Amino acid sequence: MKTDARIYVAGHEGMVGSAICRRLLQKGYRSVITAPRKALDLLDFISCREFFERERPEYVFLAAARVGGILANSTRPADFILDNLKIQTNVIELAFRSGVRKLMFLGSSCIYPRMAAQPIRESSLLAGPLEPTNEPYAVAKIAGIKLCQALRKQYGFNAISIMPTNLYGPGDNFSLDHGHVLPGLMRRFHEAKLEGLCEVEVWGTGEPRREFLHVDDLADCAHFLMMHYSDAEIVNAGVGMDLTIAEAAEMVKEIVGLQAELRFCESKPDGTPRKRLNVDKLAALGWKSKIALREGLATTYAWFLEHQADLRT
Ligand code: GFB
Repeated sequence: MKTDARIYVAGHEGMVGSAICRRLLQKGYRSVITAPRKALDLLDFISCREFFERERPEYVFLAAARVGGILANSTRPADFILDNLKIQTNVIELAFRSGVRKLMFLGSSCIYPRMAAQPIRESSLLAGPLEPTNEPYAVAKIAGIKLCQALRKQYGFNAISIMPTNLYGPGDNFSLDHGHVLPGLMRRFHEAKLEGLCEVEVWGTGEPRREFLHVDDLADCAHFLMMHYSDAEIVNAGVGMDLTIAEAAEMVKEIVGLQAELRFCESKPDGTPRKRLNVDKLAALGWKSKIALREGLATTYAWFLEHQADLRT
């Protein structure tokens, strides 16, 4: 991928897409193509076809998706499966038909079976039942992987798929209800600090374990794999360590400077008990994460403070 290559980043308004754009610009790429949601509806095949015909990208990072945390996934399952199936099918098919040289599809660690052996290897895909709280989203992402593999097998289309663990960082959704755990807690703890509350809610038992990757690390990894990997098999992207939600909550509490007690609210779902990725394959290819969780959370909190006036709710 030369620095004058025409590179389309689908989903550049989201946390992942914006991080990939930042990384590409830092690396000196001069022809990064983006289209705001208002100008291009990725759910609509005809608009997408016009866009690909007009822009003729050579490389595509497919980071556009309907995403959300455990509650959004479990309360809006139809939106999650429908929107993701449509977006990814439109973009992947049109990238193939318009002669894109290489496409990267971004999946998620929730594609793996709920009780997959830990840390989870790429070979665990489709080896058992999925976690019910995000099954529709996971099924859509698995369909995306299989579409990439099928196009490669039948037509030689160079599509690769990367499975990131739980992501966080600047540009995240800090909604109290719809987003993921770290931005949700960061905002709830921040507001509790301002209100001087002595007790704050954390969903679930606090016992599930999660692995967190900073989105700037993911963007660096995505660029690395676009440069150095061209195979059908999926590749995990993670940090190789996890912690309990209770431990993560304590870390966020410390960074925010909240004094209150944490109360675990067991009426909210825990989700999958554990999903740490095995990152041996990525390490063998020559990439490893650089941003430690505490450091990443501190810079994310600084970003939140700076941008809180115009955040999604
Ligand atoms: O981040 P999260 O929503 O996603 O939740 P998943 C992780 C864990 O944090 C769960 C707990 O055990 C939650 O119960 N938790 C505690 C909270 N407090 C909060 C809070 O204030 N907000 C949130 N959101 N959680 C998602 C999938 O699963 O993982 C998606 O639903 C996606 O499909 C993503 O794959 C990576 O890790 O459980």
